[in-house]
Amino acid sequence: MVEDWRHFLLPYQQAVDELKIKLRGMRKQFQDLNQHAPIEFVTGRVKPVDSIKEKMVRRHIEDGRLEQDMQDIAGLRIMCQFVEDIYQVVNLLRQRSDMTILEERDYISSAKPSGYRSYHIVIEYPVQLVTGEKKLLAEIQVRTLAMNFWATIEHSLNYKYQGAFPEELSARLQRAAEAAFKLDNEMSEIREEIQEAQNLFSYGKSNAWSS
Ligand code: 0O2
Repeated sequence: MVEDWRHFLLPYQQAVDELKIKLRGMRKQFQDLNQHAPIEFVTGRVKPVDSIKEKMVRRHIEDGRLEQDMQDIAGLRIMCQFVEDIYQVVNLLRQRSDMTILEERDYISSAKPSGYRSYHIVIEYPVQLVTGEKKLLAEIQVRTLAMNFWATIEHSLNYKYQGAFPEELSARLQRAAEAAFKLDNEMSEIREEIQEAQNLFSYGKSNAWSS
């Protein structure tokens, strides 16, 4: 059993903090070049201890295998305006030398049975500790704003129903997922028009709400 969770999770917190800065930096660099930024905003978290314990039971992960078998203790989320941005971000991540991609799961072209859509990337990321370098796993989820809206709502309902949704609710969530997907497709259709408008806007006024 992990005896000191605070000690165990400290390097993961460092990885999340570093990766948030790096990914937000990508957005800033696009803005600096006056180009459409494929990243709208970035969030990150270290998985809470209760969720780690619950997932260890559910996935039959032994104590000694936690670091190798639980890929999302460090989690980053990148939100994008358009589906096309997701694939641009994925390509940019593939080219980086400060992380190694171990696995990619495309839940966009094939959604999960729940209706969930996102692109998941599992990376190996080295953190520099006073005791030396430690390579950790982290999961980066890349999704549109619409996918994020659906996943956030579904996640909170999941918490209430523990995955056992009433049939009616489950059907509504499926329909909402399809509606979100249609919205993404509609936005992709008028992407060039939107981006032109956004370029005009950002020349005129700096966007005070950007992160
Ligand atoms: P959190 O941190 O609260 O979001 P599993 O965890 O067993 O479902 P696996 O194979 O370990 O799946 O990893 P996978 O498939 O990459 O998914 C893990 C994470 O993806 C989840 O983390 C969610 O963040 C997200 N996710 C996957 N499926 C769904 C879904 O149907 N609905 C929503 N809202 N999110 C999903 P956790 O563990 O839920 O924790």
